Amino acid sequence: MRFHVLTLFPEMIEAGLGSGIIGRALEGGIISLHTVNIRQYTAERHGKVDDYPYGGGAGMLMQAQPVYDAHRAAAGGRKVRTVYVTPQGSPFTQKKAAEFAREEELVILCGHYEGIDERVLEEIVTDYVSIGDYVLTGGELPAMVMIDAIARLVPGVLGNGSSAEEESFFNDLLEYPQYSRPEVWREKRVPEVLLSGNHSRIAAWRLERARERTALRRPDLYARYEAKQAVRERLSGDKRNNIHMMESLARGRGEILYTDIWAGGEDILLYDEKCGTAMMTAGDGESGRRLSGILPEEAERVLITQPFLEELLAERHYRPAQRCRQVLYTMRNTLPVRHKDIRRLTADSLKDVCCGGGPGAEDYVRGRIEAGDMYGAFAEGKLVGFGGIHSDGRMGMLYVEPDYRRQGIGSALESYMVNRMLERGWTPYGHIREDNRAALSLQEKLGLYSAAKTFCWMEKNTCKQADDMLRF
Ligand code: 9D3
Repeated sequence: MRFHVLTLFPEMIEAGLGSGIIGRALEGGIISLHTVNIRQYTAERHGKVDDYPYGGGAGMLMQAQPVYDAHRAAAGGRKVRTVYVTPQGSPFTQKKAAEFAREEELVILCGHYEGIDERVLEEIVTDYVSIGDYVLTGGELPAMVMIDAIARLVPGVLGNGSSAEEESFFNDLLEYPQYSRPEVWREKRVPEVLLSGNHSRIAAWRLERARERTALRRPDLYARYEAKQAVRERLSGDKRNNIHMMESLARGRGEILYTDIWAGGEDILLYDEKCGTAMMTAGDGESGRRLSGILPEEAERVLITQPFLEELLAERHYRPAQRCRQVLYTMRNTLPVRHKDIRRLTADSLKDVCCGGGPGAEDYVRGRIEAGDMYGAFAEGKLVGFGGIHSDGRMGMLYVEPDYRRQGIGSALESYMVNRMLERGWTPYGHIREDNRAALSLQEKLGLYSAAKTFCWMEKNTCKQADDMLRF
């Protein structure tokens, strides 16, 4: 990844990022840093880059022309994402860091004086970002803070496999306290439990300490954690009907946008922004309406099990697209795979999987193949069946060529997927269309349990779900 920084103090940026982990990544060429001194692009004499604001007021403004020319020098003619670091920006978060880390190139513009002429900002800036509610003297430290947070997410920067963020139970909490040698320091002992070698007691102690300090230092985070716990507990009382929400939470994907479970209610609105899927349960029509009202604009589909929610969602332009049975595999042991040649699909198979599907289906399947989540069964040197794990974590897309049916290939493919999910520590589950009798009886044969409720996928009128266009 390449960072460009437009600033009046390039030496500050270079000094700040030159050592430590980021410095090493720069030396190793895993990331690169290009600073542009805005002052070098002034058209006026004496390096002047500022002037008085029209309409009066305190201080000086950076003029448009030098900023524009400095940006041209960094971005050339390319359309590069350009962040202006400013107290008037939206908060920089880990989520934003991860989003920026996916860019190949990023320009960061540091302001000085009282600000920058609005006209050049309109021309070049794509994102306005602040690092918090306090007043600094310039944008250089915020730029360095951002680069540090973004760069450590770039593969290879942290080195030897210490991949940046693994999901865990502790995700919504602050970290627990840690201790190293000596066992006694200034008469303070390391907590006894940590010397016990009892791993489950240690884990329980750490969780308790993490909760304690989160409640004390970050009541905002703690409230979210408690809501999630209450929802988890409620859902686990009926796994067959709720595994979709449980797995979404367990995999750290779904966020709870609203719940009143902690107060004895029934409302849950869960949203997985990575795949634009919401999941909704409402106590009654009135809360259903409230939940529909806070559904994010970007939610492409909503998964429901309560028929009365269909009408409410129709008012928000969602229509029923598929009615399914939810099936789940509750055992821990892997299933026998009775077909010799099942393997992960590569891009070569894209056309074979997608023929008949629309362009949306092709993009979706390409993404699943790239994620390593599509599997194919081969016979006589060709692809005769496939299945995959959806972006939301369900198994599905199961298909066997007509000439190869009734030979156990579908069964082998699904067993194979169940095993892959178990390896990841996931509970295998999937959705089978209610009218697909063959697939439903296969589930029973493999030992998957079916939920009693009908699962209805509601889709925004404007988009077509890839699933729908696939030969299922
Ligand atoms: C009189 C209005 N001031 C805004 C509160 C002007 C002003 C103050 C400080 C303009 C720029 C700055 C310098 N700060 C940044 O450029 C900056 C910043 C910050 O001060 N706090 C948090 N995040 C950021 S990102 C850029």
